[in-house]
Amino acid sequence: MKEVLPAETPGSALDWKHFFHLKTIYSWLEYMVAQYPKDLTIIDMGNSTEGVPIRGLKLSRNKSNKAIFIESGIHAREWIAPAAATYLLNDLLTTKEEAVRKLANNYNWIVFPCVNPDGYKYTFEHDRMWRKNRQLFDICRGVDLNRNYPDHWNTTGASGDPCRYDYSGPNAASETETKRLMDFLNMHAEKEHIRTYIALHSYSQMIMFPYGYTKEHIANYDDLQEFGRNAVGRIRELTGRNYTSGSLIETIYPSSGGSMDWAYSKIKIPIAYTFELRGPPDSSDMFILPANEIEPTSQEAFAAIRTIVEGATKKGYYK
Ligand code: 0X9
Ligand code: ZN
Repeated sequence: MKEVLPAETPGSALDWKHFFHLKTIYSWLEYMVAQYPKDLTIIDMGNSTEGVPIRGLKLSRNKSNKAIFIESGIHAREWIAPAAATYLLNDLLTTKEEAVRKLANNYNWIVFPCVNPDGYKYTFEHDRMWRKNRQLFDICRGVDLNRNYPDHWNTTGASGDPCRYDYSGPNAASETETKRLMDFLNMHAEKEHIRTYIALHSYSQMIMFPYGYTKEHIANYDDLQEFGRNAVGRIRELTGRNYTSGSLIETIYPSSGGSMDWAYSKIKIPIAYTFELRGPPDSSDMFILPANEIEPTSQEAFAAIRTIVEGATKKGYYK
């Protein structure tokens, strides 16, 4: 079976059985708005470094609902992330399951499937393993956008060398893509009642909350720990996959300048997670997940998000 369908594939053909070019994903956003004009609007953060729009969808059936923000594809080669983000939107809109229908009715969902469009395009056209954006620095290219946010920027687990995969950039928030996302949240987080921030990555099967740069516990550590553990339990029940959870620094490795840390500490979004979704069962390139794993991986990601949102609801986070 084919893993990737051609760039000309229309959005109406998006099927979660293949990986898709950015063009198809963006065409799917428009296709969905045409199907559900009352529920959906396209939102544009503005353009990337290379002038490509950073585009997403808002699902809103009630203006006063609290909102969940999904950031996907900040790392170009982690193709499962944009795929899972579109899966989740599709499920929210087309489900027959009562509990999912409630999630779509009672919360607003702001989903950006690809916040690093230049990098994503580059992984289809030139180098499958590209991670960063495409900004040029002398002889090397790219800032790791998940090291570029202005919260304890470049203090740990980040590099000052533009030739490295985890280059934090010449300064905090130096990158266009970083500024676009920051501007969006600075302008809309309050107005849109954004109370949850989920960043999707691959490949370590983890559900992590702040911080990445320090072992110091956040104020609601115990709550986020509990929701994370419940999400892990839910995934184990659903697909048998083993995920781990905990604060980011305790679970994966120290890293600073990540978007989740910034969204939590500066925008004060109280429920903030970074998910590491599946990698392949056995491969040397752990970012290359077979396309037939898109569906189960997306299902477990969505189940984890549901578990977190339901837990946070019970604890009064969306009041
Ligand atoms: O290194 C990363 O950015 C993430 N792992 S990945 O393999 N997907 O690249 C870990 C998340 C780091 N996040 C924060 N510091 N918030
Ligand atoms: Zn990543």
